[in-house]
Amino acid sequence: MVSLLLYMAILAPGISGNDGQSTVLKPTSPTIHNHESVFTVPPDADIGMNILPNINDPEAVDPQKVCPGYIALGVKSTTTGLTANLALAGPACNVYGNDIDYLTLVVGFQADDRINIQIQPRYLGRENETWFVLPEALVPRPDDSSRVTESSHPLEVSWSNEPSFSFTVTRKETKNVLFTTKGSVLVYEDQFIEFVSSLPDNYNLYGLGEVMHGFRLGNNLTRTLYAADVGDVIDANIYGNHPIYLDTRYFTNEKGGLVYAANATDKTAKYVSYTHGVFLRNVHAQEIILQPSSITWRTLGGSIDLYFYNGPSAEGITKSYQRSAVGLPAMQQYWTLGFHQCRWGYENWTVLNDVVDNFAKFEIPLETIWTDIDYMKGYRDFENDPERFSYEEGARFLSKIHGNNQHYVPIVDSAIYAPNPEDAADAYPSFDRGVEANAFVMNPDGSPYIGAVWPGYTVFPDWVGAVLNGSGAIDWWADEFIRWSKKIAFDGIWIDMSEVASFCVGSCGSGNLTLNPVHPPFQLPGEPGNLVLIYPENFNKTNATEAASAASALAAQTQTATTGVTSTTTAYYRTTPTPGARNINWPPYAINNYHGDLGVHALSPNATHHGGAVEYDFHNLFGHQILNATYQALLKVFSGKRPFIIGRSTFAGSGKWAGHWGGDNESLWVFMFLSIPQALSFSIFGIPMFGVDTCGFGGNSNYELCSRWMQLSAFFPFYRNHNSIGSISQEPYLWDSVITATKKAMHIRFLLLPYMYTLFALANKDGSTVMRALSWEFPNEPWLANADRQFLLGGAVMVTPCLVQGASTVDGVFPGVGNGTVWYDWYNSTAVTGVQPGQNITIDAPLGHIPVYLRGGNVIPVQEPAMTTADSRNNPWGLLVVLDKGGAAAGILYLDDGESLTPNATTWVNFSATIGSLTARPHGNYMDKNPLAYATVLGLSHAPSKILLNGEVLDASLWKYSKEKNLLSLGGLNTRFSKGAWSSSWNLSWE
Ligand code: MIG
Repeated sequence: MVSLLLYMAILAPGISGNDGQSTVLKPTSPTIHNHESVFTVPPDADIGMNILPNINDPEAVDPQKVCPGYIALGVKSTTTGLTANLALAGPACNVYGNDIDYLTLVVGFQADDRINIQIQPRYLGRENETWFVLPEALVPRPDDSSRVTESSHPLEVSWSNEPSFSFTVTRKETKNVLFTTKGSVLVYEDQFIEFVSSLPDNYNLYGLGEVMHGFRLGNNLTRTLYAADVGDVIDANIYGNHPIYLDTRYFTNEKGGLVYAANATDKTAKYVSYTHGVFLRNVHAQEIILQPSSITWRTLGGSIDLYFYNGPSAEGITKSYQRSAVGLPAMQQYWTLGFHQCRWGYENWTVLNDVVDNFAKFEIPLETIWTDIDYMKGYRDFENDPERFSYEEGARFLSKIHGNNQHYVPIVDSAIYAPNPEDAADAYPSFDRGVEANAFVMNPDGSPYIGAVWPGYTVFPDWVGAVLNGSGAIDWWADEFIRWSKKIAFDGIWIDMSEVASFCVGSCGSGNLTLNPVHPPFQLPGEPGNLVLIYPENFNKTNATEAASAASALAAQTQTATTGVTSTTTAYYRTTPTPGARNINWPPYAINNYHGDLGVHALSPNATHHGGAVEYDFHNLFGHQILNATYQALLKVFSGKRPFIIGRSTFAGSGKWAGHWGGDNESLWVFMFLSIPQALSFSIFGIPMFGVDTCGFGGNSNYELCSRWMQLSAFFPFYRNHNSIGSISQEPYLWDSVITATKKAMHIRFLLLPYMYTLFALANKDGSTVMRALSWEFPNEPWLANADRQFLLGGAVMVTPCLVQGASTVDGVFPGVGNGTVWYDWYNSTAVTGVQPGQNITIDAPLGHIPVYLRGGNVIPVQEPAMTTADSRNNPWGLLVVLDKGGAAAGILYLDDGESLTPNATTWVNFSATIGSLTARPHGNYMDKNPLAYATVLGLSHAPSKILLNGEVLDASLWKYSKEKNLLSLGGLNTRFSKGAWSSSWNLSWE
């Protein structure tokens, strides 16, 4: 292989433009439209109270020290659970709210792998207590109609009143305590609930997102769940909220029993692992405090509605969680697995057209082109800018790309412009129709709540009111999509700002609409004077010349920067509980919200929904419910087709409607790494359609980072390059090395599309995952508990990307080798040998090469690549038959029309290889006419003397065997399969 240095020398002959390689096209310099000479919302409009998060507050009271806990009374055991009343065990502590005197406990053995522990106030029903019960219409409860007996259940629940009420969940088989509140008190108040469980040393917890963090959460971290419009800040609360974790525990077999292995590092010992899952069905702002030997869960409302999933495999839990609680992930249209190009700053149809043409010119597959808020007229949803993005020109452009089997996805923002009532030219019919339909969130007094987002002062659709009260937001939203779809032929929708973001505290636009349109209270990226000059880490090593020019530009900018920082003594705003009332805007317990005050940069907690619900109780559901509404809307626009939606803010269950992208990362190496744990977490959350802004959103990318990243993301389900306004361009055709790297990785992705699509079909059918952690597939190797720089796509493909600037090798493990797993290098089809369990092997990874391995035991259907997925779907098939140590392999393929919500024809093909033979058995009525062109058998250790297809000897010219590689290659099979590779069962055998 060419060494990295040589490679760079070949490809980087001179320095020009924005990178160290021959720049083939000039980057477009984005212009900012709108918002010139308009009133600017005062900067202090987005400043709230100065809040000190409780976890950082030295004066904070520890509820465990002051609260009395509860005593269980009247405990009634049934065969399928138990019920009890809980009474406050002493004087109320009223620590961060008003204590509830009487609670009800219900334990239900709901299914053979799931139990439910529910604690809520005993005397509900008073109007001001509805917030305790999360409506099933918004977040359904798992079905508990088929209860199982406690005695036959793998988990056991016990309780104690010593010294106050506690409960314990134990796994019967290992006698291992999974969760126990023993030794802590239960705190249950109107604005604060706390329960604590001890955890074993060095626990392995995963999930509890959305958070930018390594995959394993570690034991010193506070997770705050409160949807926030913020970039991908490491460890902060960001867009989505998923109160579920997996807990994996490793055991050794000693003294005739299973012994918990806290430091499971001995690679010669034999381990087994047991994983369980814990889901808290609660949408309130909440905090989960992970400490070395405990987990503390705090919520600002709702109830304790806990689900324990037995597992004991991770896959078992994610399947059961999706099936029972949150719903199976939406089946995606086939084309959505193609490559997507996006950026903030594509400023008109001509620019978009150039981008599309450039992909064709450089022969890089492009499936979908996206537009960001640039296309909008004054940043209004459902209206195109008449000059830059006219409907007429759009129709021409879209009919051209649709004719090429390409697609178009525009962004739709969450807030709706409220037009200036005194300016007839500012009329905005979408707003008027929404008002008519009672579609918008209100102030407590019933007047419209008016915040501020891109277009100026805005209102916000009231999804909660629509679901709970039947007000009009969902129907109005669908109607707007239907109207707009008649003007612009979009193929899917990108939902942004759905936390929901507002650029000011409270209803700042009330009484101010005559100022509209107004500019946000901060400078937009890309606006003059707001240069973005961040380059990837060690950029100067990748490209010395550009680094020098960037540094001097930065110096020039720094000189003009003002230093207006004054220091003041900090006074924090704290509240204490008010008897009989909740403090909605400033709850006594201050979560560690990134923006501080709950009302900063978001809809205010006291914003009011039709029917009276307050935003405080439903904040984390805006992003979830806008996906529901958009799903309903797209079902109407594209009747019978699967909606394609990518959303920013998500909640448990959003996967049944939409996919998710990772939000605003930076063009930094660390964010490329973090994309892997983020994706694996979204596998747990049941949102497999996941990907990040490839090459980085904020800051400037460069050829080295972008080359690595275009290759890595090629193995993520959602594959999109997206960039911020103000950053240099980063389409993959801009650097020679990135062109080569991209084509190489896309070639593999396209070959694997049928495999990926099948993974989606399986996910949609039974909740299995698409991207997988090594530890899930190899549960007996404790040293994989933290592995998040490698991953698997399905069970058969392992990716070991190079994530380090300047490196030309990558260290990776080959899991399973201790138990006979064989891995084959994708590129040379030979087995990896001489590797010890858990051993880190240094793998060649020069720029442009991403190590990919196939796991023995799998039959992987492949299809010849093309420039679009539609064209690839018309190409011949191939089969990779990757034998395990014993000469066997199995696989599955799903086929349908690629777009119908309920396809009228589907086919599943089962493949199985045993020693000397391979069988394909299709069943179903979907007809695919493409022939099988070739089959490759990896790991065949002896030369066949003859090969038979359905018992008939194949001409020797159609196959060859390599002894050196243990590789059998059959080619030129097309005529044998002229009716289609999967039109009937067939058998290939070798002797
Ligand atoms: O706050 O629409 O995460 O992908 O390019 C900026 C402009 C608003 C945030 C999204 C980003 C998008 C950008 N949006």
